[in-house]
This record gives sequence, C-alpha cells and structure tokens, in this order.
Amino acid sequence: TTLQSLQFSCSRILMQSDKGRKMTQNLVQTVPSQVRSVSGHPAAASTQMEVWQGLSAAVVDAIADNWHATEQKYRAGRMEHYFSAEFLMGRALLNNLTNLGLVKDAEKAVGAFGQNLSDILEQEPDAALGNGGLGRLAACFLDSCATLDLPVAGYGILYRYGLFKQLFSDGFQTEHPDPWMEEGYPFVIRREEAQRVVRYNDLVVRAVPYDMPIVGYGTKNVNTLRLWRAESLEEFDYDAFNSQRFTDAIVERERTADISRVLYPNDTTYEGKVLRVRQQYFFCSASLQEIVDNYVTHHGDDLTGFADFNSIQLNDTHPVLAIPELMRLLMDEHHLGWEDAWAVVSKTFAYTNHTVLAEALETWESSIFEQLFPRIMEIVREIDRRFREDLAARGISQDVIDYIAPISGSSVRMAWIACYASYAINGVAALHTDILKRDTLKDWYAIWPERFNNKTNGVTPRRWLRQCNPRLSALLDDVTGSDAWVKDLSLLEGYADAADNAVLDRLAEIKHSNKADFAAWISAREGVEIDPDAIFDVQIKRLHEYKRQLLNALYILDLYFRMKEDPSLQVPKRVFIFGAKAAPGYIRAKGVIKLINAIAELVNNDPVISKTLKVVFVHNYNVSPAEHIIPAADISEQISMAGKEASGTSNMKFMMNGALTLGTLDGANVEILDSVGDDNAYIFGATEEELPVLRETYDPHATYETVPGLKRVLDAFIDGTLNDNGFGWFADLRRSLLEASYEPADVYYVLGDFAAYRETKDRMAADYADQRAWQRKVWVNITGSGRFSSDRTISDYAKVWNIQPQPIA
Ligand code: 9GP
Repeated sequence: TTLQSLQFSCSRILMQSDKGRKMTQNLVQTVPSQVRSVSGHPAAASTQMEVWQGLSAAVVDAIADNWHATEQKYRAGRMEHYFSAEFLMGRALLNNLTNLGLVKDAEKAVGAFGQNLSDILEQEPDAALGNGGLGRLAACFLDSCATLDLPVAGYGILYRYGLFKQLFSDGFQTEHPDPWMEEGYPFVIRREEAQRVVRYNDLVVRAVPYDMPIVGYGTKNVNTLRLWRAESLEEFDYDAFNSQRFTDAIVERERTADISRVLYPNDTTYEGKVLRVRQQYFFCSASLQEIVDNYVTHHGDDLTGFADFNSIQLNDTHPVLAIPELMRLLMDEHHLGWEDAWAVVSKTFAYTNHTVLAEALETWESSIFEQLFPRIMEIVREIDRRFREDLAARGISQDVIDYIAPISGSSVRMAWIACYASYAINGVAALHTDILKRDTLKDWYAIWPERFNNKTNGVTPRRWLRQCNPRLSALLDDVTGSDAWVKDLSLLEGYADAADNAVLDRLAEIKHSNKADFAAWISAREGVEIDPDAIFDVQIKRLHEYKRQLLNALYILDLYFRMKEDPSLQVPKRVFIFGAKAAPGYIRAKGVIKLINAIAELVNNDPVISKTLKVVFVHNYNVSPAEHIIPAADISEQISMAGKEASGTSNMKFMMNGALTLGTLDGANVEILDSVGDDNAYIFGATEEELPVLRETYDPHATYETVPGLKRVLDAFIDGTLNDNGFGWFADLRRSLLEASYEPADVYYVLGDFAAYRETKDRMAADYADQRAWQRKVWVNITGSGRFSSDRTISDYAKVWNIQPQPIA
C-alpha cells in the first residue's frame, strides 16, 4: 500500500522533462544489467539483496552526469562545508527514488523479473552513522541543501560500524556491532584519486574519501556527502609477513583502521579518548586539505581570500580541531603569518551548539594533544595566549578570562575555542538560544552579542512526510491541488481552514490505515498484537534521564494500578510505544529500559488489563523504524524537563504526521505551541523559569507521600511487583528520585511534574473520543508545521553563510 500510494502521488516534476524521461528509460533498461553485474546471474535468479544493489547502482548511474556537473559548478564558487562527526542517513534507495520521481519506474523495473519493490527496499541496511537528533539533523540539512540547489557539502567519517545494534535479552539492552556496509553499499563511491595524508606524531595514515550522492527533490542538483575512511600507507608490512611474523605484519594496518572503525568508541578510558580525538582530527584535517587545495586550484595560492569562497559550519564541538588545523595549514604549508591566518580563520567558521548539558561541551586533556599532534597543541596554546591578551585589553575581569579561556590547567576546552574563532554562534531553538545567551555562553554573549543567532531546527518533509506517509501526502496533494508543498511546506498554512468534514474523515481513515500497517509491522517484528482502534502514544528518542522516559513509565504503571483497583474505571484503549537506545555505559538509562520492559511484561500478560492497555518497546530504534512509527502515532511524547532539550526534532516529525504534542515548554515545543495555539497541543509541567523557584521548596519525598498514586508506583520498584533479576537497578532508580546522595534527589523533577502529567495525559485520552474535534486539532498541526521544514532552517543558515542557489544548467 505504501508504494501504491507513493506511485499515485509521486513527483512529476522530473518526469515531465526530457532529462526525466531519459532517466526513466535508463532505469528500466539498466536495472537488469546492473543486477546481473552484481550477482553474476540473470536478474530473475538473483537474490533480493543483489537486486537492491543492482537497482541502487542503476540510480547512481542515472544521476552520475548531474552529480558531476553539480560538483564542478559548486567547486568554482563560494561553498559552505558542513563538518559533522555524525550523519544519521538511514536508508537511501527509496529516498533517492522519491526525490527523483522514479518510484513507479523502479517498481516496473524489478517487477519485470518477478520482484516486489517493497521487499527489495527492505534489504537495505540503515546507515546509522549517528547517535540521534544531532546526526539526523545533519542528514535533513543535506536533503534541504540539495533541494534548494545550495552549494553545500557534508564532511564526516565512513564508520565501518554504525551505532550499535540493540537487542533485548530478558528485557535488558545488549549491544552488538552494526556492520552496515559489509555486503557492499552502492551509494558510496570510493574516490581513490582524492585521498589525503593525515599525520599524527605516532602514525601517518591515508584518508580515502567515499562520496555519497545527495539527491534533491524536483531538481537536477546532486550534492555530496564526503565520508573519509582511514587506511594505512602500506597494505601490510611485507618483511614482517615474509619472516612469518603475521601479527606484526598487520598491526599498523589495524591501528589505522581503528580510526574509522566505530562511531563513538568508548571514551571512558584514556585510550578511548585518544581514539576519539584521533577521529576528530582525522576528518577535519583531510577535509580542510581538500578545501584548501580546491581554493588554490580555482583562486590561486594567495590564501588570504580563502574565506571569500569558503565557510565551515561546526556541528557541535566534535569538529572544533578544524580551527587550529586550518591555522596550521595556512601558516606552515601556505606561509601566512599568524595575524593573516587568524583573519582567515575567524571569517571561516560558524558554530552550532546543540545542548546545554555540561558533559557535552567537550574538553580534552592537553596530554592527548601533545601525544598526537604537538604542533596543534602549540597553536592552541598560542590561541589561548592571544585570547587572554585580547580580553584583558578589553577590560574583561581575570575571573571571566580564566573561566572562558581555551586552556584551563591541563584541559583544552573545545567549545570555548569554537566561540572565540567563530563569526557566528547559534542555538537550535528560540528557548535554547535564549538559555545560551543568558546562561551557558553568557560571558561570550556579553563580549560578542552580534555573533549570536538562533536557528530553530527543522526536518525534511521529503523523508518525514512525502516518503513515510504516502496516504497523508496524497491528501495534501488533493487539498492543495499540487505537490508544491513538498518543496515549500509553508504553503500548507493557507489551508488551515480548509478542513471540511470530508477532509476530517479522510484524515481519520488515513491514520487508521497507517496504524493498521504499523500493527502488522510490530506483530512481525516484536511479536506483540496491538489494536489499530487504540490510542497510539509514542515516545521515541535516545534514553536519557532528562528526557524523562521514566515519567511516562510511572504513568503507565499508575494507570495499571488504577484499573486493578477499580475494574469499572472507564479507560480508552491505549498502546504505549517506546523506542530508545541507552549509551552502553549509562547504567541508569539501561535501568529505565529494563523497567519499561518489566512494565510491558506485567501489563501485556495481565488477561484483563491487556485488553485495554499494551506496552511495546521497539528494539533497535533507528531511522527506518521511525518511518513506520511516526505516521501511526496519535500522541507525541515530548516531556523533557524544561530547559534541558535544546530543540528536539521528533516533535516536528510527529506534528507533520498528525500526532498531537503532549509536552513541556521545552526546546522547539515552545514554537510548536506558538504555531498551533493552546487548544491544539497539550502542555503541562514546570517551566524553565519556574523551576529554580520551585526547587527551593521541593521535597521529592513529601511529593511521593502526598501525590495520589506515586507511592504505590514507586514501591512497586522494590516490593517484587517488578523484577530486575537482582541487579538492584530499580531500587537505584527509586533512590535517584527520593534520596539525595552525590546528587540532589530527583534532579529532573520527575515526581514534581507527575500530577500535571497525569492530569493532562488522562484528559488527552478522554478528548480522543471526540474524533471530529481531535482530527480538527490534527489538521491544525499538519498545516501549521511549515516552519519546521529543514528548508526553512537551511534558508536561514544560507543567509549567515552568504551563499545563493546554484542550479546546474
Ligand atoms: O539534544 C539535542 C536535541 O534537542 C536537538 O534536537 C538535536 C539537534 O539539534 O541535538 C541534540 N544534541 C545532541 O545530540 C548533542 O549535543
């Protein structure tokens, strides 16, 4: 059904042009031969994986000329370079087919030898080269840049293993490697000829680029994501091999391969930190070498004009080593003096902060820098020295200088280097940028207010509506009379009042069909049966205490007890859906996963309660599962403690797909509320402003004693109702809420917000019964989601970057 509706509503923009027609013919003709060259068998005798590879290769073939032309055009002019340690791309094939308007042709092509496109698409592994929101944002941005014909390239690392694969064993998370491209991945092309050498004090490696095409929607431009892979200079030590020291022969090769082996190696040990810093330097150095060389090719070897043609966005602090590395390249290899080099650097970089959590503002021990690249450390020291001099001359107090200087004792503080060198600094939602200005980065804001700007995040409506929700997409085509909204989501605003009863009924049908599809998917994947008539209440995001999955869990357990206590209680059917990975070393987060799984077991196995309630934890949550879950959601849980979630982006995806927000006034929720109005979102809980005052008198223990239901729920953690297999994790969770130890009790105000959350969530479930009124709210959310398109975000960035669209001829 998904594909049928996609065909029905597929973009016709490219299909109408000659080029489009040629592409179509090409695809139908080339797929069988591409499949044959992959498998060495006739297409009809090839496996589905081989067909996926052949079809993907045919897509690359179809875009090759445009890709080359785009690259040529961009390289000659001003470019933006997006440096990010993470790009959470998900699957590429359907996205590319959708953007090219070739879904129907692909179906025909594989249908000719007896294959079904849906099955073929399922063969593709997710490119999970990111942890969560930050990496997925980078992926949405690339889609928008290509769609808007903007000269932007992404730079990152070709991790051999993406984010770990999550399985549950008896409700506990277990982590497993994710070798996503081991069977071959046609959407990355090795560019041997463009390799660079990256030098560490103790190791010299080759950085080999692998390019991924980023296909825009309804445009010919094809942008590039360049991912670097580390390889040793020599395949192996021939002499060692010949003298039969086989292990010695490959030691160097493996040490080098470690650099691009895994996303986020465990950095709790010193060795882990060294590897992480090595990774960061690796892709920064290789990318900068390429950008500098390209400048020289096109504009000559006077590097003082570098920033006229290049700007670099630092996605969080991970790529901040690019700042001293560009200084090094300009001074040591292109002979600029310090002042000239710094003048270039300080016009080149812009920095995005993605979190106010202190632990994410990276600091590294200077000994790591000394060990890996003494010259970079020398440059960092000089930046620090000049910074101190500069600020003292401005009359800044010594305390402030010491607090925000790049070096403090033996630590190098990456965020401070970024703030000092960048021409622009932004947060990712209005509230977040406000908090940066008045708190996290307030000393910087006091000195350089003009550098600060807000860029509220956005998500691409291609993947997150057009592609994942073809039914709703078709309705929007019908109501608006075209598919123009796919490239300009703000057009939907004009239809906010267009929902007559026929539209509202269709909305309800669409959601029901999406829920039925999802129920079938979840039954096959998790073995749990759910009823599409139930309310689907969803929380999908990384597991972190500030995101408060625990609050949601407390509600479910409380509801369970309320129903046990009073069997006549009228409760609408509900399914509570979770998806979340916990960082492998984050035991308390793992405790919450086990807790939710234990609650699921209790609820789903209760013969009476399970007729009304179900709890499902989707394992290995990732981009592809999100594409199944989001179109089926009724309620979008965005319940972080106010002030902690910088923006959130699933809140936007849910809104676009017609789920109503149940949330706190945090991150972009604030702007969602502003867009839809009080009647169309369910907001609860303490605000960021209220919290400090509330905290003065907050007594979690008294809250536990007095708020109805809380005591019963928290006692169930330790009275044998829920079983953590003797690990003591549930007792620890309970203690974290009730007892001050090395940290205050209930840091994330879970118990404090419980009563308001319970009241709002109950009310929301009751409101669902009036489907007409509910669907009206849904429509307001969908049509009000325009400003959360990443096209809007990227258009805003493009002004800061000073770039214009460069469509190819
Ligand atoms: O936690 C933020 C999340 O709120 C935001 O939506 C996302 C994209 O800006 O970035 C997340 N931050 C990180 O992953 C680490 O800084």
